[in-house]
Amino acid sequence: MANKTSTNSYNADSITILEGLEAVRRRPGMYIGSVSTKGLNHLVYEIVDNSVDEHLAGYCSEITVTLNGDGSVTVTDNGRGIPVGINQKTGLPAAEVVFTMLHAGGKFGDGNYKISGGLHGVGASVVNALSTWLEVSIKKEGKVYFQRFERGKKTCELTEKGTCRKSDSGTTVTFLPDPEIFEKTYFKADAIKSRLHETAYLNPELSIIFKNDRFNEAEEIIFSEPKGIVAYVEELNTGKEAVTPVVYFKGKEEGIEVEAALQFTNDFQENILGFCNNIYTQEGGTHITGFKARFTTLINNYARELGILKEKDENFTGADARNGMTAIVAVKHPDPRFEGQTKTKLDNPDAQKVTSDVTGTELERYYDKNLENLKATIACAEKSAKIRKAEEKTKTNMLSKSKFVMEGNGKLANCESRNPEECEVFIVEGDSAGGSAKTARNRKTQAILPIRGKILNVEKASIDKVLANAEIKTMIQAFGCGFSEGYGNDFDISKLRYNKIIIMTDADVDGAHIATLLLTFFYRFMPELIQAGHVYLATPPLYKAIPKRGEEEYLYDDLALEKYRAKHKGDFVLQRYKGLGEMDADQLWETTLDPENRVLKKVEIDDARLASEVTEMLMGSDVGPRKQFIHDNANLAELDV
Ligand code: TSJ
Repeated sequence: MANKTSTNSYNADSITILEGLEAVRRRPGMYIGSVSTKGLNHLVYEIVDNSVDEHLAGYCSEITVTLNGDGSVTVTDNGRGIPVGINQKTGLPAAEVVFTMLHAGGKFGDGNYKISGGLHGVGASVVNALSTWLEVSIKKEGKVYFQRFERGKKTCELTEKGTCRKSDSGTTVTFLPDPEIFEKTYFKADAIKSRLHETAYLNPELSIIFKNDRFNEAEEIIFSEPKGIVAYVEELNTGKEAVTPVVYFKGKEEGIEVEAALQFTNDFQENILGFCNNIYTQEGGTHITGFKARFTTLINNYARELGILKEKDENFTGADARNGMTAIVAVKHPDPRFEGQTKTKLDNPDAQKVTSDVTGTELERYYDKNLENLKATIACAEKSAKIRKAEEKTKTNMLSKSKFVMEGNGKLANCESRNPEECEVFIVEGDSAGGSAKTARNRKTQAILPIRGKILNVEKASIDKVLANAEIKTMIQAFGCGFSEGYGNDFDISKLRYNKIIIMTDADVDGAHIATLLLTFFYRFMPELIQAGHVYLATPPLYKAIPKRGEEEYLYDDLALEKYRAKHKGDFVLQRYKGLGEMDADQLWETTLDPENRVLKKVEIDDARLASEVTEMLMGSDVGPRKQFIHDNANLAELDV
């Protein structure tokens, strides 16, 4: 009788399980954000996070991530091994439940801070559902257990496969992402390495080994950062001139742990990265607010105490106090809530209070003893306040002037429609290409904005220079939503006049450079445009192949050419396009403008920190690596970092 009941509930449960995983396969974007490379890499993090949780619980010191030659990836840890005992509710081994039930993560909650229950926190079952196959192997109490799944369905029961040393334990998962689901199934090694390195910085007692066993990419790196977030700040500040040493502090209140590291450089920018339970909070949140506000108060109080600010003087603004600061603020919260456009904004009010308290107490303790650092820090604020006051004047002048000048300037060939949903603007390099594009376009919905030469390098320029640049003024004006920068946020995305902003440059090194400059501009002054997915790269063809018989064909990269060659055995004429300007209006429409035929690449900030590094490398004065990068990525494929 007991047996029968359990069989029934098994069947009932296994049906809901399969329905759950079917839902994941039907709408993968709902669970992992996208089915692009970004979503693909997300699968790896989803699995790794489980091992990091095991580390946070105090049982795992080493994780290995291997990109295998067959396109699969293996994650191994030396933790306790996923529990294999029968789960009461389902009658199935706990390990099987982890891979087959949605949101089974956190089921065995033990009061630790969990990543895998956090941000996307969709867990191993989603990875399983989106994999052609997945295999798990668990070493526990002297035994090795094994189970395999295909597209989420088990192909065997969890079985004992052998024995191991009693002292040996851990979990190994290998999976192959399903090409039926993902646009591309080739993992992006650089993004994965960067993310693993970051995890190592945030967990100083954890070693993460990255192995690449793919053809021609052999590599093995150990990420181990015993100095933790102090080393992370140092890395972020590589190549910059430090004005203070790195200050580190941590504290714990109300079950919330706060840890921070900060350093000032002579950079004209603030760069504060927030994390909650190891999750990067791209949109900030309460921990960041608590830290920033408390820091500003503290600096103002000290400045008055030391007589640097006189009675009649205004306080430093927050931006003054933090200009030049690079900081990591990492909190651990037992029950984090995330909100915002990309669910990366920490929302717990208690995180603000505790971060503020810990920051106040610990920084006071530090600065009381380190007057020199304090004075250097206040000097940064003074300098920033001075520049701000000068810029406020310039900015008012510039904006009132620019309105005036722009009306008559009119390089923008606008579209007829005023419905932003259907409108697109092409930013086109060069006047001649701009001319063809104006002829070729669909006037109703497609606007053309030609830009000349190289737009200003905004990574290096100060705001008055940026606003004085004609190209940039025209863009701000055309988009209609203002811009945001350190001082005051005038950006309003609801006013955006075009649903798609399409960068159209030549497929050569200069074109790549201009595209990067434009992306840098958006990234710094209108990051919401990128976050909300409005920015695209057009991909004009590199070649036209004209065969003796049959239809002409446009080829968009060298791989396509190679394939074409293999198919047509040299029996064709090849036309090479050197630039957009070489195409006539019809060709431009057919290949690059026509929504039916064109290829657009959406620009995604997979990893804001990586993007920032890339732009800094590209824009910085160090010309060597820049040339190399542009050369390697002349087809722009890597710009969707
Ligand atoms: F995501 C996953 F399930 F696929 C996965 C989990 C993948 C990998 C590579 C590792 C893991 C994982 C899970 N490593 N370590 C654990 N630990 C547990 O699941 C565990 C072990 C013991 C106990 C206990 O209370 O005894 C509790 C838990 C949650």
